[in-house]
Amino acid sequence: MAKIYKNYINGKWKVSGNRETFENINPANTKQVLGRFQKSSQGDIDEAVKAAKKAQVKWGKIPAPKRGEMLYRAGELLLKNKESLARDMTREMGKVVKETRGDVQEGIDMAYYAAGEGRRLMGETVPSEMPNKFCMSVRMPVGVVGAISPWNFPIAIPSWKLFPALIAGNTVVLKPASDTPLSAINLVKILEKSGFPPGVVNLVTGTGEEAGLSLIDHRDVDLVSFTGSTDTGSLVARHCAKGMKKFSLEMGGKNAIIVMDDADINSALEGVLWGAFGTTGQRCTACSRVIVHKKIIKKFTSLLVERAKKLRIGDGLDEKVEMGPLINEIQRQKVKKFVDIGVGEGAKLLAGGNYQKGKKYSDGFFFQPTILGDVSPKMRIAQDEIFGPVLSVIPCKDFEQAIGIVNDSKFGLSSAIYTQDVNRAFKAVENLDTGITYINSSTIGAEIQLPFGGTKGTGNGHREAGTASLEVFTEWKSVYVDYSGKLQKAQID
Ligand code: UN1
Repeated sequence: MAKIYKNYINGKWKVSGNRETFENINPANTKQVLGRFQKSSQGDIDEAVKAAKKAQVKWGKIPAPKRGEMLYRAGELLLKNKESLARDMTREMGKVVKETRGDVQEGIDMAYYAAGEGRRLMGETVPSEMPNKFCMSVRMPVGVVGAISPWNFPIAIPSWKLFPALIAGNTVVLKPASDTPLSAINLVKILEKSGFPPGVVNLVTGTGEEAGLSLIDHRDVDLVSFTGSTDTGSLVARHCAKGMKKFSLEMGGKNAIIVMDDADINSALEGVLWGAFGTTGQRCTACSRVIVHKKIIKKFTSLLVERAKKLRIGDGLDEKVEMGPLINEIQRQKVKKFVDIGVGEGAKLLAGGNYQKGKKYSDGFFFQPTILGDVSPKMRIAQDEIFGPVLSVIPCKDFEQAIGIVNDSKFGLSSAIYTQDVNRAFKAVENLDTGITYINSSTIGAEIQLPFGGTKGTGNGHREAGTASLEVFTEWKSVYVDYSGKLQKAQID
């Protein structure tokens, strides 16, 4: 019998009101069931939000450095349990164990960072127009945060949402993706041990349609922080707008690497392979377009294809494996469909293009590392987010054209350029319309002390991580202290 996991509400582990559960399987071996999880509905959400609302009153009054101490403990416990957390994560979402260790590390980094923020949470002091008057702005909590997290970074992304929210004095209800509830439970167990009072952190598992929407629509949720697909994000936006809630969205990408003719080819090759096939291409920062200068495109593409074909595919728990499976069958069919669309549009299939064959792979959602050549910038495969190991190779004649191709996208998350020319590198920084730009590195691998997010259709103007995250999780309060002993009228006296 599969183990049954519960929701965490008001400091207690509880089954859902309707007693329904759903199964969580290993995408590398679908015969392996990791457990059954609560299929929560409105009643469970109501209970969790009620607990969060009640707890927020006291939590918001605890000095931020004290809140930080709890987050610091969470960081210590994440570090202590890093290996088992990583292995559970590989089992439930498939990415290789080196990467799941990195995912947990990102949570650790965020815990320490947010803990330190407890002693800053900087506001401003500015001069007043008048004598004997003091002006400052301070950060206040928003209230109850509904956090909806995706399956591709099952600990890192909940950490990006929860830790800044908590340090700022908010309480949280987390609804993790239904493909990765175990990692979210593992994280919340650590928060429970770190000393957060009941109601400060709550977790409800279930589907997006039921648990997710109930959370978004709940009257007492003040802010929704969402990471996921563009379609779902737009639904979240519409629901939040109806309820006049604050919301922050982190959505798709169609990230590109430019390889100029003066690039260090080996380094560019490593960067493109890592960006395109790391996490089986399932990162919102994944490199899905490589724009290569025509002078080197032939050589570069042939090296790329040779290397992609050699990538070791399999169960991510095997340390030698370089690429795990896709998350589920729906995703695998979607990826296959995109490859077919690309070929139909006239792209040339240079590597992969199909489900990974062989008995060893028959119980998992494996897909071959895929490279499409002769791709033109307007093709759907060059425009739509695929979220799989599919790379489009696009030729360019010069730097200006390359920049134009990168920017010809409805998304604007991450971009990169390989060049040895410092002038070109800085021009790229200035002209690439993305929230993140890398020089001589891949499109993936953002560090948590910098803002994370993108322009255009990637988000709604907010950023996660870094101090920028505080703009989402706090409300500004401007404070005027008049010590003149009389009424002073601004703009008039
Ligand atoms: C995501 O793909 O949703 O920069 C997040 C990176 C990681 C985070 C990716 N640190 O690739």
